[in-house]
Amino acid sequence: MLLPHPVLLVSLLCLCILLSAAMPSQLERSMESLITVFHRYADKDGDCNTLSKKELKELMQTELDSFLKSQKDPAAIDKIMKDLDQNGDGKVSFEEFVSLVVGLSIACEQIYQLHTQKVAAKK
Ligand SMILES: [Ca+2]
Ligand SMILES: [Ca+2]
Repeated sequence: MLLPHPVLLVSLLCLCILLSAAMPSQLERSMESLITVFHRYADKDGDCNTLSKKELKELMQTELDSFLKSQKDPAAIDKIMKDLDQNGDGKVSFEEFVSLVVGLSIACEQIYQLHTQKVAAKK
């Protein structure tokens, strides 16, 4: 059996999600939101596939404001940019951007776990 190329498979999956029935699941909607938010900022300059530092800054200030404010360091954006830019091209691709979201989600989930453990201990 001939299997489609993995990249094609992913694109097909994305297309299915974007075009899927009127009731996408919660997770599908979250995936779609990630793509939409990324492109809302990445499309501002000529290169719509990556976030420049300016675009990343705008995204963080608008979409992750409380996280950014919790970073007391004024150079936080530069550090985040450096951390995210795995291939060192000075821009943040969607893949690199997702690692930020995943990292923050894991951190939030750990806080959530600690919180539920505390609530459970009080009972
Ligand atoms: Ca861009
Ligand atoms: Ca990069």
